Amino acid sequence: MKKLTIGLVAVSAAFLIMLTPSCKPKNAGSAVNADAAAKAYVAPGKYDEFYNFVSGGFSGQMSVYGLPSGRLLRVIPVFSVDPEKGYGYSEETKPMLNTSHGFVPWDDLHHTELSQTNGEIDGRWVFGNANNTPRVARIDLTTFRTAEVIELPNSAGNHSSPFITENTEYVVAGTRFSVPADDSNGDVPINTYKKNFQGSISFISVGKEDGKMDIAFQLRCPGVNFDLSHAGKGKSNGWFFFSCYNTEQANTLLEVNASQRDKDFIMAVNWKKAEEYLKAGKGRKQAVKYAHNVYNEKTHTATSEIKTEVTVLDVRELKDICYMIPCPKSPHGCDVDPTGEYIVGSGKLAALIPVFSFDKIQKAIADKAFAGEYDGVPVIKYEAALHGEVQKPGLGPLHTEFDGKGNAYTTFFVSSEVVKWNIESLKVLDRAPTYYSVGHLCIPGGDTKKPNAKYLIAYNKITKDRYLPTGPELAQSAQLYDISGDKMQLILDFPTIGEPHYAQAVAADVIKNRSVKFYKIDENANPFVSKGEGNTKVVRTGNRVDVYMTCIRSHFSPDNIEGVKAGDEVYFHVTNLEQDWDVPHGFAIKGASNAELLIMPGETQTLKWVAEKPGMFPFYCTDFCSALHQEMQGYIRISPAGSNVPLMFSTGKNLPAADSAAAK
Ligand code: RUQ
Ligand code: CUA
Repeated sequence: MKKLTIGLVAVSAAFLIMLTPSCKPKNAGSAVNADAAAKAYVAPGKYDEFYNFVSGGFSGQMSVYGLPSGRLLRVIPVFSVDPEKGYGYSEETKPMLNTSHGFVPWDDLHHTELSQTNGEIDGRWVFGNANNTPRVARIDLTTFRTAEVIELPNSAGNHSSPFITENTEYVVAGTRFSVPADDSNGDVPINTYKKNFQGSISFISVGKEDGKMDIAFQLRCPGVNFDLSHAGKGKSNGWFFFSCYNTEQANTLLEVNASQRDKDFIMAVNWKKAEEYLKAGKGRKQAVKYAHNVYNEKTHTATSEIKTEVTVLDVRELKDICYMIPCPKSPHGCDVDPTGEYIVGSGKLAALIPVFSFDKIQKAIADKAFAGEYDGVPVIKYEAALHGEVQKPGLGPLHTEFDGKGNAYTTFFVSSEVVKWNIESLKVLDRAPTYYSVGHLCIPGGDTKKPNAKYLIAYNKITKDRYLPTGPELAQSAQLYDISGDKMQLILDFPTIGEPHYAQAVAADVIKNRSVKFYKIDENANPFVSKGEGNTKVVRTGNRVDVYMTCIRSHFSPDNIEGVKAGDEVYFHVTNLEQDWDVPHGFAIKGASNAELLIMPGETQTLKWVAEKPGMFPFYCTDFCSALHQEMQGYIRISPAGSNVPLMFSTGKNLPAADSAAAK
């Protein structure tokens, strides 16, 4: 016992020094000169060259920036409610956040992944992961809205996700936490981890035309922590690579207990082989529960369906699906170069970067160059898979992207820098400081076959002293580097929404001309639509009141409603009749325990409001839509529960008696 305690203390102290970013890079203040600033300058009214899709971390959202300016263009609500847009508050969008646990209003989005065709970004969709309650979302890049969310059974901490194959056949998600399978008894002692806990990797198929997601199959794997992954490409298409940590299978104080082994693993998965086994009927049907939520562009309404079955292939029985490759030490990033030949593992605690060769891995498998098995999975000998090691690259390597010219760029959290090195020669070529403690990085197309290596963006965890103080919490940040020359040059800092993890970027031309400008009112199939002011009405059914309302610059119809009683459940179904770009209207009502609606042209959205007590309740448009926006308002009168005020609604008619007489 005493020995163990000493061991723990010694190890902890060493880690603390390793993991605490201590060294502040020199010249932190003067690193950007005027010439550099000009490179990030985009004149007013001019468009940026790139879209940058940045994960929001614990904000649960994804934000879109223009590069090189760093201008924030949009925050896309994905896994968290967003009162600004009514996402998760309107009746139409609530089902998007349904799960097998019920309505979940928040999550933690770490990775963004743009869809690809032939290994190049095609600009159709961007995917994001929910880390906490495991889900994957697909965002449609014609509308910049979340189109679909699928929950993942047998998972917990969906971190190694979402990563896609080179033709977007699959979006793949590995579980961070191993847990007992969903159909087994989870009520077991935690220290039976080795016996009862399992890893799981989900292969989600993506519809070629419509992008629709479905869990094609899951792989049941050894009980470790899956951290990150990337698909093979080119010659290694058909394979997937996952970094694994906690191969010690510790269930407590992982900081120490999951850092014992000198090497953990990168797990190589032959998914084409898995498909063959699936076809041959080797999968086991497992009873599970998961939500599948789809937003329908015609009805402007999401539906949520609970699914009950998944097909599982066990890699410990089907021996030639998975292979473990030893990788020093608690690998985080797992990145594949544009040719598909090199796989880079970034051991958070390693003093070097190992680079594995796909050809050598194939040869090692053919030659059975194995060093035994790990929990039923063959372990390839380290040397047999290794292309080579980058020596003394920096401290705390995390993630790598590529420039398509034979170079790799790796982030170092502890030494706060990005390091450029040559993949073939493994020589370090350049290093640039970050401010501070960089996590992910992004080169446009930097994980595809065709990087567009003009810029590199570093996403930093700590900004201490970089911006004006804002109390105890400081913004995280991104930093933009020009990498078109031999040396990286820092040209811009900009704060980000939430905590950025992975991000991707693509040339603006790939996306910008396909943007939806408004929804066609004729095609609006929302069951509560009013396709013109003549169709508006208020309908009572018991204590439910449906208000079929329209809005157009600058009034609501109806804008006077009477005869609604305390305790009634009122549904405002607001249709925006505008047929022009960039003319949303908002809808908000006093005292609502809800958010606003923000309704796009041609769309219908519904706000539920319970009339809690008698009185006069104004509502108004929240989006400054015209010179008479401030006139865009109305009243709903609430009478006591037993009252016999008749149900009435009107626009422009309900004038005082004397005035209407005078008008005649
Ligand atoms: S992580 S900062 Cu959640 Cu992708 Cu590496
Ligand atoms: Cu509509 Cu302001």
